[in-house]
Amino acid sequence: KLKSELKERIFVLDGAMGTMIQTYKLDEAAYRGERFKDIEKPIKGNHDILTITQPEIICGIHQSYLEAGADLIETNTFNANAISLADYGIQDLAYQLNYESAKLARRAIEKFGRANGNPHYVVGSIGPTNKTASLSPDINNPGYRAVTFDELKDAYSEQIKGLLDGGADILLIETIFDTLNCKAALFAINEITESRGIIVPVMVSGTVDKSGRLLSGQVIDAFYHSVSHVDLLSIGLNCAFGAKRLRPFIEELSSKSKFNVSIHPNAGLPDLFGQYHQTAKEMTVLIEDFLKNGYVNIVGGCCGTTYEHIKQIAKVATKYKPRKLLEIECRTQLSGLESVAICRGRNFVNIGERTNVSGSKKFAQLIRDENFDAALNVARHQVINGAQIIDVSMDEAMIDAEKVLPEFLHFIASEPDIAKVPVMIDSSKWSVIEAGLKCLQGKSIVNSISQKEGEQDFIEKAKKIHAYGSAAIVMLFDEHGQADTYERKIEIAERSYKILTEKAGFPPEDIIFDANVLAIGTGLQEHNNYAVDFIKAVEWIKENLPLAKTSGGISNLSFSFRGNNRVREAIHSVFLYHAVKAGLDMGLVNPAMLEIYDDIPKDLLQLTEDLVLNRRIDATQRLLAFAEKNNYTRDKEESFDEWRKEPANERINHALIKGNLDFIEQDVEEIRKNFDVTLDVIEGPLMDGMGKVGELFGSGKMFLPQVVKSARAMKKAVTYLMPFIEEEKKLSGDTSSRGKILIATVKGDVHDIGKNIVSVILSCNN
Ligand code: THG
Repeated sequence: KLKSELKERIFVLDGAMGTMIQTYKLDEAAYRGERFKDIEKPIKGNHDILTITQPEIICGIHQSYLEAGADLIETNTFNANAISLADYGIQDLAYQLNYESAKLARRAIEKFGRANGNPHYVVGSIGPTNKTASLSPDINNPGYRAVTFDELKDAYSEQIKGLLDGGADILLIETIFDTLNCKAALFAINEITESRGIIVPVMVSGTVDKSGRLLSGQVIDAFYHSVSHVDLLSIGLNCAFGAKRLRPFIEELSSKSKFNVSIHPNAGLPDLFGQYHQTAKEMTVLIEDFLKNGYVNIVGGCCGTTYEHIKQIAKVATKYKPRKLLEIECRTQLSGLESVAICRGRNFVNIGERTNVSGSKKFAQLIRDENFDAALNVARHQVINGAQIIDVSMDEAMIDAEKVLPEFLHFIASEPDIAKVPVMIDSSKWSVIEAGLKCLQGKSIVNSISQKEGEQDFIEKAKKIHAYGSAAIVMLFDEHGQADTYERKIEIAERSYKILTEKAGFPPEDIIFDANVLAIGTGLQEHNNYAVDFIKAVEWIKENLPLAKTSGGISNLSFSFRGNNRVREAIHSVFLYHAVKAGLDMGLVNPAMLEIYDDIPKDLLQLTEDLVLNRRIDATQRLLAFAEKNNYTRDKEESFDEWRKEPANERINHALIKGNLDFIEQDVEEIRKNFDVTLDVIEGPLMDGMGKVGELFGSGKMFLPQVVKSARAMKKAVTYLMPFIEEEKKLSGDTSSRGKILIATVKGDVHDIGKNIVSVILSCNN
C-alpha cells in the first residue's frame, strides 16, 4: 500500500524532534517528572524519556508537524536503545520508551484525523546508538571494538519490538554513520518479522561527511549495496551539513537506487553554539531543486528544522511528481569501503589468495606469531598487485579461527587501502563464517556453502547469509562428495540453484558457483580432464543458471608443479584464458604472479595448453622436461618503496598522510639530529604533515579511517621523541605541563564518537 502511494505523491517526513524539545528549556525536574524523581543519575538532556514524563509536549510536537503537512511522523525514540540509554542508567526502559512513543505518535495522528485527505503513518525512529562497530575508539589498539554486532542486534531487537508493539507502521534506521550498525538493525528486523510472520516497511538513511563517505569510510555506492539485500521502502540521506552540500550525494544515490529515495537534511550547519540559521525559505529552495530534478520520493527535515520548514517543504512537495523507480539491470554487487560490480562485459575479477593460512606458509607463520602488522602487509600487497577482493582464511589446526579471523578483520577495517575491497570469508566451519560476517560492514562473500550436510542445512545457512547481506560461493558438493566430472558438476549446480532460489529465497545474482578446480598433471590418468571439465561446467552454468556467477581456486590446478613457479604461472594463465572465455567471472589467484597469456613464450605455451586442455597423454612429462632444461624457477617480490628514495621530510609527510607506521621512527630519528630542540621536530615537520592531513580531510579528500591512521603514525613519531623531550626538559629545569583539556558532549548522543576522535587526535599530539 505504501509503495503504491509513493508512486502517486511525494511523502513529507516531519522535522527535528531534539531541537524542538530544546526550545522548551526543560530543567532536570521536568525531565524526571513524578515517576523518575528519585532516580540516581541526572537525566536532563535525555529526550527519549520525555515520552513518559512530558507526553503532552511530545504529542504537541507531533501535532504541530501534522498541521504543517507531514505525512510521516517519527517517534521520539532516536536514542531509545539500551546502549545509548545506559549512559543515563535507564537502559531497562528501552522497550517501554519505544512502546509508549509509538503509541503517542499514533494518538497524535488519530487526534489529527484526515485533515488533508491523506493517511498519516507512524515511523519508528531508530538512531545509530552512540557506539560504532567498525572503528576502534582506542588508538593503541585498532583491533578493539566498543560494541559487537550481537550487542547491537540485541539492543535494536528490543527497540524494534517496542516500536512494533506500540503500533509503528514503518521502521526508519537513520543517521547511519557505520553500515555495520545498520546491518545489525536490519538483521534484527529480519529475525523479528520472520518469527512473527509479518512484513514491515523499512527505511534506511545514512549520513555522510564532506568526502561523501559514512564515518566508517564507505562511499555512497558501497553503502547502498551493503544494505540492498533487504527490500527497502526507501534509502536516503539525513542530518550531515544541510541540503546544499548533500546535493551531489543524493543525486548519486538517486541514480543508483532501485528503492524510493528519501532526504531529511539539517537546516544547514550549526554555529559554534549549536544553533541552526537556515531559514525555512532557504531550505525549501534547496529541497525544491531536488524535487524538480526528480531525485527524491520522501522529503523532510533533521536537526534545526521547525514546523515552518516542514510547512514550506510540504507545500512545494505537492507541486512535483515523485521520482520514478529505476529498472536496474541485475548485477552481482559487492562492497568494502568501495563497491565492485561483477557483471556481463566486465573483466575477470581477481581474488587475492595469499591471506590464507593454509595457502601461504609465510602468512600462516605471521598469524601464529600474532604479527598482525606484517600479516596486514600481505593483504595490502594483494590489493596493490590488483586483487579486487581478498580471501581470508584462518583454518588451521594450531589457530583458533573463531577468535583470530574476527580479530584480523577488525585490523583490516582500520586499513582503508585494504578495506576498500570486499572480503571473502574462507572457512569450512560455519561458526567461523558467522563470526566473520559480524565484522564486515560491506557486502562480502562467504566461501563456502554446499549440500555436503544435506538440503536443510544448506537452506538454513543460505538464509542466514542473506540476512547478513552477503553473497556466497557454492561448492559443487553433495552428500556423496565432490563433483569431479562434468555431469556431476552440472547436476549439483542445477539442484543447488533450484534450492537456493526457490526454497531459501536467495537472490540468484548472489550465488557464485565454484565448479572445483582440481589438480592436473598428477600422473593419474583420471585427473587429466579436470581442467576441461571445469571449463565446460562454467560454460554450462553461465548459459543455464541466470544471473549466477562462477569462481574457482586457480592455484589448485598446478599443485603437482609446486616449487616451479614459472610453470605454475603459465598453467594458471592458460587455464584462465580459456575459463574466462567460457564465462568464469572471478577466481582465487596470487595477483602478483599472473603471467599475461600473450607473454608466455610460444614453446612453453603449446606444452602448457597440451596439459590444460588434455590434448596429449604425455603432456606432463614434456612440460616438466622443458621446465628443467630451461631452469624455469623464479620468484618475484615487487617493491613499492619508491617513496623511500625521497628526502626525510618528504618521507615523513608521506608516512603521515598514508598512515604508514613502518619507517616513521627511523625517519624521525634522521631529522631529529638536525634540530637543537626536539619539540621543534613536532612543531615543525610533523605538524606540517598533520596540517596537510587536516587540509585533505577538510576538503573531503581524506576520510575518517584514513585520518585515524595518520593519527597513529603521528602518535608513534611523538612517542619516539618523548624521551628526548623529557630529557631536554630535565636539563633546562622546565617542569611545566601542556595542561589538561576537558572535552564533553551530551550523554548518550552520537556526537560522543566525534568527541572520542578529537580526544584521540589531541592525545596523539601530546
Ligand atoms: N575454492 C574455493 N576456495 C578455496 C579454494 C577453492 N580456498 C582455498 C584454495 N582453494 C584457494 N587458495 C589457494 C591459496 C594458495 C595456494 C593454492 C590455493 C597455493 N599455495 C602455495 C602452495 O601450496 O604451493 C603456497 C606456497 C607458499 O607457502 O607461499 O598454491 O578451490 N572456493
